[in-house]
Amino acid sequence: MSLTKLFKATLSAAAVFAVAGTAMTVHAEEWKFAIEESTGDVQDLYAQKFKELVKEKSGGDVDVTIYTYGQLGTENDITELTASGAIQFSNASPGHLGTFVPEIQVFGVPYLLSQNNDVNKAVLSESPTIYKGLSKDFESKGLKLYTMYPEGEMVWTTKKKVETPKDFDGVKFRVMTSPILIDSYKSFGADPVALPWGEVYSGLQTSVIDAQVNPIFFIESAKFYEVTDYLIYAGQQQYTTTVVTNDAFYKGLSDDRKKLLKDVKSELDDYIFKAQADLNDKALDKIKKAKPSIKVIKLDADQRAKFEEASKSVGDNLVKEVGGDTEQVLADLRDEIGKKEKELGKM
Ligand code: 6CS
Repeated sequence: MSLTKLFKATLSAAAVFAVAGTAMTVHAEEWKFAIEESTGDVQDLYAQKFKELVKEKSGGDVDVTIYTYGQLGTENDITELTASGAIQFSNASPGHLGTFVPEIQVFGVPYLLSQNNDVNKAVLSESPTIYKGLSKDFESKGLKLYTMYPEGEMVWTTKKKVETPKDFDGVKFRVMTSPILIDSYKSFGADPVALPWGEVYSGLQTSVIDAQVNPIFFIESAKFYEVTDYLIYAGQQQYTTTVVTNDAFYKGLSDDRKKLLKDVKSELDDYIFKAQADLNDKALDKIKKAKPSIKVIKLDADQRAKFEEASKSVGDNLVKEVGGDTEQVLADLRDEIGKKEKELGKM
């Protein structure tokens, strides 16, 4: 039995008990929300605050149940459960969503997003390219794109020093499961291997892989630094995530509930941006304290330029491969980011 079918069968059995119980108790409406991370991580902070605000704004009528990573399967499983309507909300990060909504891989194009995270925040929370253009690609897959937010700069953790694309020769580099990441890390000179994150720690420990990339808060919480020796900042990527809901579920909501969700999103845009920045700020010190031998390298502008140059065809390859509105989406995003950088600065 597939995971979706098994989960739906379990939910149906629960519904029978719930109906049998309604004669005695009035149950709050339940929304199920699965995240790709663990308790205390950025996505958990978002989901916890979402739960609190939804309860408050619905006068206690809606209760959100949160499932952390692994409880309902891996990143790709929870997307499937949301699209099928077995659960109502989940995080679906572009790094893993590429085979389901291929257009979202534009966020995997190296050096696309700004080095100024205020620019990224502004674009991710209100961009017409995302909420009008890309959202249609989600709807065609049974998903409604609810929100998008950044989780921090993605840092390489490696067992050897990497300062040029040549240094990546022979390095088995774990990436998330979206195809563009394979293309990107090949262009950087590494041998990419796509895996769910639950397999990364043991993969590094047993040398099935030699390196991986993630925001610093996640490197700390998943303890990837314990099984690598270098933290390398190359400026190639900001981790982004989307929160999606089942499209039919969303369309069936009353206007009041839709307004509630809109209000909650607006409050959470600021909340989560600050929360992820705090978590990321503290993580590097925690790592240094736990492992004083860790070596931290920040590539300078010339070194970064070599990786940017090596990967400059990745965006064009994606456009060719995915087709549809990808070319337009990528051009519009570049335009929006450029305009915001003029307003808010590049760094
Ligand atoms: O590396 C990954 O796959 C995971 N990284 C983060 C920051 N969140 C969830 C994602 O699946």
